[in-house]
Amino acid sequence: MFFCIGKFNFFNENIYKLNDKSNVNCVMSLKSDDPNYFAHLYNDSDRDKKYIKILDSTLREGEQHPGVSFSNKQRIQIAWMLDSFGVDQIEISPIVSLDHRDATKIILKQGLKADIVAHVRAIKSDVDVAIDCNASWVATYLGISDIHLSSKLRISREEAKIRALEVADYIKSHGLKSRFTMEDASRTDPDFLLDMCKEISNRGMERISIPDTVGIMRPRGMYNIVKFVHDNIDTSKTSLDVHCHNDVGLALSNALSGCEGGADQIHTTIDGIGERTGIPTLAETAVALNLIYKSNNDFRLHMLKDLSRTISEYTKIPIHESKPLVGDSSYKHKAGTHLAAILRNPSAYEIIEPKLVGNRRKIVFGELSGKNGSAYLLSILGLGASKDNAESLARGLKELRMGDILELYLDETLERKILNEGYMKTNKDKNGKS
Ligand code: HCA
Ligand code: CU
Repeated sequence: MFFCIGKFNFFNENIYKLNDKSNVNCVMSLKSDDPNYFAHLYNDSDRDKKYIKILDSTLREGEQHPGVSFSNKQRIQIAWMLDSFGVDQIEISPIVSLDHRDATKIILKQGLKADIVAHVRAIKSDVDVAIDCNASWVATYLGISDIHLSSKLRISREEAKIRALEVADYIKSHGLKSRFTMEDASRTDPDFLLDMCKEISNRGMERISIPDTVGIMRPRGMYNIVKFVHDNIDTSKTSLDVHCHNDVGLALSNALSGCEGGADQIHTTIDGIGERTGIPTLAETAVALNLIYKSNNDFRLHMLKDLSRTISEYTKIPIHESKPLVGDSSYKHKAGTHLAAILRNPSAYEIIEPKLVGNRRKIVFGELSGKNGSAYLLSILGLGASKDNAESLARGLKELRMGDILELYLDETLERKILNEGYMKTNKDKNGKS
């Protein structure tokens, strides 16, 4: 479809007003009315679409972040919020303390939609704690790389296998649904990894987690390891989770790549908190799945900013300004050329509207504003936005040499005005002209 936007009259009475149709200037052509259309083509978004779930581990991995410890009241509230957001599973560790055990029991009684997964070591007495909590899902983990076996557990591969299988049988004899985590899988001998996965799958465990415990993988590596396991076990019986650490900043890319290799669930935490540098953030994962991978989840994305704010308040870890989607600057626009485009149509520099993730759009005025930004500033102040005024304000802002001087939310009315007037409705003209 061919799509034109009328020439804007920036320097007369109203900078948002479209000129009449006779002065139409074709500034862009789009294949559809989705500005992300070609990106989705490059991304192959419509091919191999698959439903990818989220397990959120804020209450388990998140509490392993240095300095973080929630109260039981907070744990229960977080579980409710995560459930209402729409994650598929919520993980909590009942073995950390008696408080954690109580929190697990109480959360299990809430009747949430999400599965509550009790995360414990691969030890029968730990599984007993999960059973005591009345858990229906239990996840057990065991380090199986040589370095974990020799330096942490001080057992042989054979002993590890015996321990894992005994625990698996124990869990199954209690009729629990279960996941087995092959801790440090990414540094484990592939033959041993596969042997363990096959045995665990044969024991009827519903899920196996393939973690990159130390964040050493690249996306292709994560794809390879997951595909290797996926192609060699019966995934109609046992599905795969990916749990990727962010030591080099590749956690989410690796996790998504693991899903292309056959996993169907990603582990996240709110704001990505966890051991060291943590794991993928819930916000980035949910939006990537929804917007970029076209996974058909029923997430309440508008809760994301609030979830992040709540966790930041409880952990006292400030949300970094440039944190994707939930950070304060995620929707700030500054350079004059950007402002000019944003004021016509925010999609020029935004792939998802701020309010869809509970965030807000801000514009920044200062020496980079240029004449478009200046014209806008003059117009909202009710001053004449003539070309001359705008140019002299732009010059003045530069001469001040104070960098940014003002930040402004585009409040609802202003946003609506911009969106209504700046966005041409392509469906008005089915022949493709406007
Ligand atoms: C841990 C290790 C773990 C487990 C992941 C999982 C990891 O218990 O702290 O259970 O899927 O990174 O390997 O977080
Ligand atoms: Cu971890």
